[in-house]
Amino acid sequence: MRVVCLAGGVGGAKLADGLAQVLQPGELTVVVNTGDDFEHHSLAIWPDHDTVLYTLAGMADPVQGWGIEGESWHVMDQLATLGEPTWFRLGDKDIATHLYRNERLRRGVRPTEIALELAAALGVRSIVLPMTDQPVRTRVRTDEGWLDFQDYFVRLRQEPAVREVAYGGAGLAAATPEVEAAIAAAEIVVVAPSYPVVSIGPILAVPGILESIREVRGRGAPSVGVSGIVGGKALRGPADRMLTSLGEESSALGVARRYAGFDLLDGLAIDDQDASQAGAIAELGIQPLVTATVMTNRASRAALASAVLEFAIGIATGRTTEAGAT
Ligand code: FO1
Repeated sequence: MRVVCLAGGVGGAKLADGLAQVLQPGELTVVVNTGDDFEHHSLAIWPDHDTVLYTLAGMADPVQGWGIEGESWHVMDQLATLGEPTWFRLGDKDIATHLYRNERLRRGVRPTEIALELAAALGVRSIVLPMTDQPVRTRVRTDEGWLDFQDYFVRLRQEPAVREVAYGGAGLAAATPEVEAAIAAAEIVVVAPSYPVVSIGPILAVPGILESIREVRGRGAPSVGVSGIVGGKALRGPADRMLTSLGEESSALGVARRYAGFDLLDGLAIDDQDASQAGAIAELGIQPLVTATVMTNRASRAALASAVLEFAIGIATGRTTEAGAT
């Protein structure tokens, strides 16, 4: 079964790991947000890509979700001694990934090819693709003005209220042939429980991606999402506050409304706690699945992935029946 999963960082990586556990090697393609990428200490940093990569390689730090488990921090300590900024922390092993990537970029290799090389080197059996090979930079407008995403997210610890979000460069970017081919071949599209605005938003802003999803849905492949808002709160990070400060509702229904605006989904998995919102979600034309969505360990990632895939297959089958009846 060919599955494409749109994902941001930690939440997306967890569901991707669940999907990889229940699918055969090579069946899963994860299209990752690159709007969080930036340059720091002259290194090209790809946070969401690396979080998905390390999670699928079984080497992610289990506590913070990003970076590599059992890291040492000698380079950061030495940079601090030199008076360099260390608010964005790269572990020593993680720096090796960055040195490899920088050298390949310097040689003119496409980001997509570098991503495929890294996944192969780390023994990842799913395909992890950057959403585009062109630079896209998410920026947020706060009461103090526009900020680069990592400045807001890591340096300022997501404290300022976000009034507006921009995906710089997205209009000039294009979906890669690899992303377009993966979506065209998908039997199911899954939208991970990542930030709707700053993780999935940039992916949808890349010309070609939403169009490819619409095309494959038109051929009967369902697109199903998972709400990362449970009981009105984000499971981690500021997604709830961000939705509210942007004038949207911080709830599973708010997530459904946002995606309905893009006509992105056939179905949305919401948590048992949010069962009362299922009716309103159905009224948006999005089928709700009420299930346990909180992923606390690898087994619960696999259980959610199975539930989401079965849900999608049910939607596809229902469609076939309806089409057959008319
Ligand atoms: N997040 C932090 O909160 N603090 C960090 O110092 C930090 C370093 C870091 C290094 C490499 C990497 O791949 C990710 C890193 N992240 C860090 C996570 C990341 O910046 C955010 O979680 C995402 O951008 C949001 O999806």
